[in-house]
Amino acid sequence: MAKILFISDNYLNESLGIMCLSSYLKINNHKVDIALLSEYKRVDDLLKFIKEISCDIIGFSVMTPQASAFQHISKIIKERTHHTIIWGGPHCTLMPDETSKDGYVDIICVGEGEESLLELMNRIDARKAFDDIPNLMIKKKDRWIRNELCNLEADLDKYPFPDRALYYNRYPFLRNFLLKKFVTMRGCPYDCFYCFAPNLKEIYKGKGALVRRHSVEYVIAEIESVISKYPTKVLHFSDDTFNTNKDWVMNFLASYKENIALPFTCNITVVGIDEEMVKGLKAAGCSGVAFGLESGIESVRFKVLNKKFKNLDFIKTSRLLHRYKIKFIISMLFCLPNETIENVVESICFANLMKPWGIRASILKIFKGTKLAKVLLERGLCEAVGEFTYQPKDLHNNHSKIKNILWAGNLLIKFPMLLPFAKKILYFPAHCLAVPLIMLSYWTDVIYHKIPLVQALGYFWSARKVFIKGLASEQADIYRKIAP
Ligand code: B12
Ligand code: SF4
Repeated sequence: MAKILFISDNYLNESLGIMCLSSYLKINNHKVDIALLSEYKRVDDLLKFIKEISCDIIGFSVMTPQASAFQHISKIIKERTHHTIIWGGPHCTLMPDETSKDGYVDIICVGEGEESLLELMNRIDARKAFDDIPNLMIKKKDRWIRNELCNLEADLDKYPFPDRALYYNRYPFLRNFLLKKFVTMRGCPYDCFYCFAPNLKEIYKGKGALVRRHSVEYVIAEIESVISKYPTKVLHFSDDTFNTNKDWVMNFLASYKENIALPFTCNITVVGIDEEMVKGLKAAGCSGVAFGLESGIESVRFKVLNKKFKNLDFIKTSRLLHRYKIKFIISMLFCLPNETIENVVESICFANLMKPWGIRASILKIFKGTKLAKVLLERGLCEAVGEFTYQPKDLHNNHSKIKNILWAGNLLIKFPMLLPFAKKILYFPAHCLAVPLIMLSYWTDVIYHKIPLVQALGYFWSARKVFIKGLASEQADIYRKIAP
């Protein structure tokens, strides 16, 4: 039996990746523990905990915005404890070479991790060499050994339910939070250039079908098991495109209605959805859906972002959602290449035509390795910000104004009578209004997810700095505080 300690930091979001790995390791007789960095404001406390629980290996699940902070903490752990450190997750899959340049990571997992991490733990337990395990990159003195990727597991039901007890036994706030999240599928059939889904297709070419889903029975049994053990009033399906595969969705909705019947939200695409499905969603208890519009200008969506959904698809789907009284939230990206203030206003006006419940406005961050990064770099249209990210060049010198959309976006959507003044609003240096208006956006999300008021307030309070400064910057602050 070997033991791994995962160090994680998703605040109020338990990591499904870690929970999936944990349950698979546990049914194969290994031990797993977790430490949330937000709990350890002093580095000595974290190091003391690491010593106390005595593990064989320390694992991090990394998204790109977390990478620099995790480098910092990995360095401290490596220098002070000499533990073997393994990184996995989307960042490592997207940028294995960049990850390997970091001097404090010993093993990198590229792609899905269940089988390779299990094999690694078995070998550690048996004190055998582990240089040849598929999906793993292993650091040697002067080089990295890079092993082949193994085929994708076609039968996701082979894996046990994610190990929620890992988080919930230690963190009552997560256990008691009435919204619980589920993932029913892996992979996405689309190819948006700013996303890491197309990269997955490339690296897994010839290794089996990328888009896979659990059986309806598996998902229903998982939900039943969660709601029988933990307080749950609302569900969210974190799948990228919940409406993929109509037959599966219709069967699932029928079974969900019969066996679960709790309100839920999910992420959809505006194609592959029709009236029958929207009706089924409503009947099963779907209270809200979210989908990505990204840009309200069709040509930008098609040519720059490679998101090939027509304006008409958005209009048709939004009408259906209104007909069946399902709230919807639209994700939008701003500061796109060559974007002007006029483009932003046009984009928002198109979003407003759909009369959404709210929008989630983000500033485009282009991760290294994505197709968008490659295309824009070739055309000299983006520049590096930090080690892993690019941003489009500010050709019209207007990004500072466009960024005001972060607080103004929901104001314009909730009060469309302000749209004729949208440009003036974006020019307005209303920083004093920014915090309450960003709160309006979060509040829009709270109501969308049907989170009970008391918990929503508790959530706001415990993560107030995250809400105001953003998750990544709050994480960076915490790690700065735990500098050696
Ligand atoms: C749910 C979700 C979230 C949740 C929870 C995240 C979590 N870690 O669970 C929340 C809301 C917190 C979130 C936030 C963000 N997210 Co997010 N999120 C997702 C989503 C939709 C599903 C993740 C998931 O649960 N997958 C299912 C599990 C089973 O897969 P997995 O996590 O990849 O884990 C497997 C492998 O990666 C590997 N593995 C993972 N960790 C480890 C660790 C070790 C040691 C090993 C060996 C293996 C290993 O094994 C696992 C099992 O096979 C993905 C999209 C997707 N389809 O993956 C985006 C995604 C992960 N998010 C992404 C992004 C960009 C963000 C944000 C930056 C968005 C934003 N603008 O704020 C923030 C980052 C917040 C931060 N902490 O800084 C990107 C990451 C891209 C990148 N380059 O890193 C993704 C891939 C979306 C995309 N399509 O591009 N997100
Ligand atoms: S639909 Fe969503 S998950 Fe799929 S490629 Fe586009 S952005 Fe990525």
